[in-house]
Amino acid sequence: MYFGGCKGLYAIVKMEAWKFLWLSLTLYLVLNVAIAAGPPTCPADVASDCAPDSGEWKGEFFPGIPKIKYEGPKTKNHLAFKWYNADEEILGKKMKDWMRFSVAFWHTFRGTGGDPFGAATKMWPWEDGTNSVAMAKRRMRANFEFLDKLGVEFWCFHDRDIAPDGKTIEESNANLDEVVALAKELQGSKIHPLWGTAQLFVHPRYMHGAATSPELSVYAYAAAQVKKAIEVTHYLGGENYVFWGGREGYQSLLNTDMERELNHLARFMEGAVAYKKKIGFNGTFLIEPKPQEPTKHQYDWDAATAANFLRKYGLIDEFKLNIECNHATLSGHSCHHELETARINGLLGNIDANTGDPQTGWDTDQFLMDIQEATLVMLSVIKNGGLAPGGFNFDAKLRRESTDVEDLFIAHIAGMDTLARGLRNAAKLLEDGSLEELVRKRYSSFDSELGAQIEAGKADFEYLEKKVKEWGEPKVGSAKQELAEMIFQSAL
Ligand code: XUL
Ligand code: CO
Repeated sequence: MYFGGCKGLYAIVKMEAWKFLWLSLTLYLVLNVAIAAGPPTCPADVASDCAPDSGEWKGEFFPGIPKIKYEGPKTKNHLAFKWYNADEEILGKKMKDWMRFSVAFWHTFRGTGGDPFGAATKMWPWEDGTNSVAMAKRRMRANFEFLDKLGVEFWCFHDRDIAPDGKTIEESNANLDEVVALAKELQGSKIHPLWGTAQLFVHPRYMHGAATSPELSVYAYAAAQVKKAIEVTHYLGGENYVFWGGREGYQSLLNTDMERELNHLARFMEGAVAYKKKIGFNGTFLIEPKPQEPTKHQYDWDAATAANFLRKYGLIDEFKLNIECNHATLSGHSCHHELETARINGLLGNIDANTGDPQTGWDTDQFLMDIQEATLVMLSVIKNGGLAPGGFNFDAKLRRESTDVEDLFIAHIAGMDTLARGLRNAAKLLEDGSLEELVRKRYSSFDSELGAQIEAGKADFEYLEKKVKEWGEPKVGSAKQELAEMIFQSAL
């Protein structure tokens, strides 16, 4: 609660005695009522004199926004789902179990709209402009009201987006513990993290890398931070834990011992695996590939590079991949390519659902709204048998110019609807079977006795040469690409 400060005190001193007594009595009564009513709460309007150190919030964070419901494709209500119908079954599984949507705390609750050229544009009513623990707790309350209204049961976080950095690691850990305790209480039994992670890229100590820093003390600091982040993810019931190596890479090979850095990265991952087992955390470890930004070259360039790293260091059974669509396109691949590369290597664990801008060459983290792209994504997901214990994390942010609170809902609803529509289309394609048949036919020459021998590694080159002499010049058929595209388009 906030009282007038110096001016108020001066007025009291100037008062006559009886007035002072009367005022004291009134104040005493008011204070008693306030204390009996519980901790001070912060009224839901920016102009109020709300004490900045209060983590509380009176009333709703999102007044006027109802619980978002499915109303079907014909609805004109932009605060309703048109395609995502959580309990509807598609190919024998509820939509919500195919999708396992998650809200990314860092974009939705820490995104300010600031960019390298301009200031923050988003002034959410509950923000008081500080990075205090109290503010972190108020934000956490906003997060859970958002999840509840959106009907999403998962959330993702970095340690430092949910609680402020302290002056020492002990202070940082204490801040985190305080906010995590509240998150645990607010989660209830239905909601929990899809994944947690450690932010090893903002603080200047990580400027040369974290696990790949040439400074031993930074490697150790990163280990301590990841240890704590795994612990809190475990405590909150997180189903996965992500490693995105934003600074694990180089700006110049001239001053970099790449082999040594990669060896260190592998040791770091081994250490994380050992600790996970020690504390009984059964969540999946996920590596999230990205080719560059902020480094010029990031070691986990793409799915194939990450798979090679895991195989080389004997870590392939301990990790899966978190494929982010915008990272895929930055590495020169389609999202579909990255998903398929992960899938056929048994590594598809989670998707950071977003998209880039076709005319922009960096990580714009936009909500995926392209139905064609969503259908390709869902084809991979269905072929993978789903993503559980992974899911779809909306690693996506509002455009800088989208500044209404309701835009947070609209963006997530549209993102969820787009992927739900992709799921419906992909199911239609697979049920129809023509595309699969086209692909099967294309390889049908291998469905022969000799084909089986080749595929089993039992046909040597001398035998194949004998066959070539017997058959003469091969007859090569059409790839039928346009037909494949026609079939695909007809399902959209
Ligand atoms: C950055 C990015 C991260 C990871 C988690 O491009 O995608 O937010 O998803 O650290
Ligand atoms: Co991501």
